[in-house]
Amino acid sequence: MAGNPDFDLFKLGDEHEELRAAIRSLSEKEIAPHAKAVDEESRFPQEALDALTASGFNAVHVPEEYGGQGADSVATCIVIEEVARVCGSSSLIPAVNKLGTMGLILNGSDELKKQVLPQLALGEAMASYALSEREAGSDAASMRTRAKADGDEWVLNGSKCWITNGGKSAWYTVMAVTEPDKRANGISAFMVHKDDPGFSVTGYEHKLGIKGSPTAELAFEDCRIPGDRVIGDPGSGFKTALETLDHTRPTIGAQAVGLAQGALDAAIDYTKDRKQFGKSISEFQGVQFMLADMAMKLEAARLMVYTSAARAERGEKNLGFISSAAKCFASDVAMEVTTDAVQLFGGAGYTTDFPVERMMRDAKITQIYEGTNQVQRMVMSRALLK
Ligand code: COS
Repeated sequence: MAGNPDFDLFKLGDEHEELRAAIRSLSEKEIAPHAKAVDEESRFPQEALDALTASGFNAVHVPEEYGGQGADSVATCIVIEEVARVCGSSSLIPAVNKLGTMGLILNGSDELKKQVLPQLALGEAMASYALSEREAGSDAASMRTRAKADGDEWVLNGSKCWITNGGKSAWYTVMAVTEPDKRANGISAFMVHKDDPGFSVTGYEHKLGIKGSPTAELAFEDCRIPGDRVIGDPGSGFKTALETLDHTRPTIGAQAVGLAQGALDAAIDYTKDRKQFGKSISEFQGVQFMLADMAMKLEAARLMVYTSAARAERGEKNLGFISSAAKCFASDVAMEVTTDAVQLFGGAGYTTDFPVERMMRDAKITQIYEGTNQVQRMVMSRALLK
């Protein structure tokens, strides 16, 4: 029935569609032309950062009261998705800026937000999230990095690894143990700045994909930060870290959807052009069925990502199941769709002359970071069985 608002439930509003058109146009013009070189040279996509910042797309999630765009969670996913459609590495700029500040936004003091968030909104700084350690990956609560109160300050010692955009970010949300005997409830979250004494970047990973986004190891050697840089109450840091992931796993789903869409678009164009046995290969039913399956799975993944983002935006509780499900499903779909795209290109797909092999390599990390898809299944099943 026309005009019944219920029928708009599964439709994005005009504002979201306009946003998509704007970020798609920017991505195609300013980001796509550099994506191949960024990957081949394993260099940071500075052109993407400049273009995103000039248009206010670098950290769209920052609330208006801190000088940001105040984009809702679905809008933020659309921005990440559209950038990922042309360059996975560049999509980590808006994604990791959200990851690196979500704990602060959820549980930090107004004063601390005022110190950090306007810098992101203005494009003066980026932020990263530092939870993992060499020996504490999936079992994040077994971290060893320590923080001790010393007068009005906190002193951090230890190291963090797998830090996306590490070395490029000025701010880091760092989880550290403040009361070792309390395990998860003895962990606190802090905002650490790259210029804080005792902070350093000690190395970078050499990776299969997302080669334009540095993945760094960080060291804290008697790293001193002011007392007011703790996020929320001491001891609440692990909950802040997991709550953050409830809000950001949908953004990894969005990145996965974007990568899959980029690969599907490329595969459609290629299979229409490519001729074998005297006709376009898109006329073969075997190819048509592959394209149909790719698009069908992608459609389901996108809907799940937007649903999870919308539920986070509405402030619903118990987001664990849906945010893990969206991230897990979308990233598995992205791996399948990008691999099928390489297959549809045949030998050409295996070369760097076409973007699909890069998209396949970039898709792989979406099944691993922000929690492996095995951890997502743990989170989902715990929610079902509790
Ligand atoms: N939001 C807030 N609090 C949460 C929560 C959530 N989504 N999920 C769990 N908690 C709380 C629990 O209630 C518990 O608190 P209480 O002891 O007061 O009840 C505390 O946090 C610890 O939870 P739990 O016992 O479930 O922790 P585990 O050590 O079993 O770890 C997993 C849970 C495995 C889910 C967690 O370690 C995880 O997500 N690991 C993957 C980490 C990850 O994603 N790494 C990638 C980093 S970003 S690249």
